[in-house]
Amino acid sequence: MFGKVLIANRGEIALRVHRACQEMGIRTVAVHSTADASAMHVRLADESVCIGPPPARDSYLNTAAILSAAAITGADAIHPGYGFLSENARFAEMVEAHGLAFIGPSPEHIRMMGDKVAAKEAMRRLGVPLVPGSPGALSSLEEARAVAADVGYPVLIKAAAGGGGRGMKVARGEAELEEAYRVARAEARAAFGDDSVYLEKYLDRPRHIELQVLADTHGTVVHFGERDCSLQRRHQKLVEEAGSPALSAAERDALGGTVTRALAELGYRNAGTLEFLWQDGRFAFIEMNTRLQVEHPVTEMVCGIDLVKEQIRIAAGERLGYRQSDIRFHGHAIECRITAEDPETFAPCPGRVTTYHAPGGLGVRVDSALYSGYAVPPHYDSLVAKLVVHGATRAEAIARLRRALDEMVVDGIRTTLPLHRAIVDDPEFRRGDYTIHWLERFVARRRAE
Ligand code: MV4
Repeated sequence: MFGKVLIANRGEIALRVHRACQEMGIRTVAVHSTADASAMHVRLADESVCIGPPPARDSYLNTAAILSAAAITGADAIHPGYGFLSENARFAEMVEAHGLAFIGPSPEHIRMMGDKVAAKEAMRRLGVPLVPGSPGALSSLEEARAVAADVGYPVLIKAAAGGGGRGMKVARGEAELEEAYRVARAEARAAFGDDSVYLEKYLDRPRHIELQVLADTHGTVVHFGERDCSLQRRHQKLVEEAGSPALSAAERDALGGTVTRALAELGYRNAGTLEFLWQDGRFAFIEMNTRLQVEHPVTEMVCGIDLVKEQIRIAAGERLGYRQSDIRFHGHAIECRITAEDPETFAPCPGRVTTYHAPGGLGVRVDSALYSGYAVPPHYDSLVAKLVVHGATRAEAIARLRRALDEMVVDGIRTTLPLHRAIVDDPEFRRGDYTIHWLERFVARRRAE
């Protein structure tokens, strides 16, 4: 097992990885920008190294500075967290070229899944259901017309190098196709330096359901069930649940079986998440994320497994000590992402937190790097706390969430806490009756009142 792990991240996720390391007897190295010198992840780590000025490209994305920090501190491995360098295949290669372990998938698999066309082709070959669409990247407008006529309108043009909602254009009929094709290509070229695009039938009211998997380097692949991440606004998730209020255990088992067989065939390793759209009782794969995700705690709460410890054990070459049949799902978990943003306009609200009080009690978990007196810097993501609750049933989890949201205090800055309280009180949310479009409309309705 590793003696020392460098955590190439900040905020609550750096803390999350630190906690797993501590419990495993592994020392930790924090890296930080000058803006984060007094951040909680720096305070808790065994050692810390300043890697540059506030802008992320000069610090948390500065691969040379991070690799130097690993060398001078004698770290054995690097955990990238999520965001920043977590899905950068070249960084994973550099880490391995320096004789360190990258706590994540192989560079080849990171690269494959970063190319959304290659990811879909791999999943199709392995028998995972897809959204109907072009067999690969589109080679011409004529091909786009032919595929669209075949699958039927409306259709979506997506960037091969995109993902997470960037570079998508809808065409509701043939008259809109040429414009969508041209704009999508131009935007993809500007954003990613790659104008490859592909086409899919547009699903108009899906849920966003993702499946958590782990694979060791000895051929065992297991899944930890699904998360329902439909409650998002502009591709930023606000609330996530495990399991999905819409799925049966039989649907989860069937999907899990298909996916674990596919990833075993692919030789995938470490943690991964497969994203699906679910509509009319059918799953369609859209993308795979080759990292730990922000919302992983809801899965941990229902499975009773520490996913970060498992990632570290896998990277050290250990075997998963269990099979799929050993993984059981207990109760229901919900996460609220609390951000330093105006709860109506979503404008970022960095600044000093005068009072921070975290809720507690049975079934309540708070992953946060906040403390009273902490100044939320303006340079990074606005996530300040993840409030995660677990209950024996979804109803109990909701009651517990309402109570915990009432206890929680973040004073001095505006946060999305009031919005989370309103969501939890909404009858449709309580019934689990929502799609990916629900939150956008909910926010608009609240602002109109
Ligand atoms: C789609 C779709 C409808 N039909 N693909 C957006 C993010 C990216 N991961 C894929 N996305 C979508 N792909 C087809 N064929 C609708 C979305 C989408 C979405 C997906 C998941 C969660 C929130 C979303 C919000 C808007 C659009």
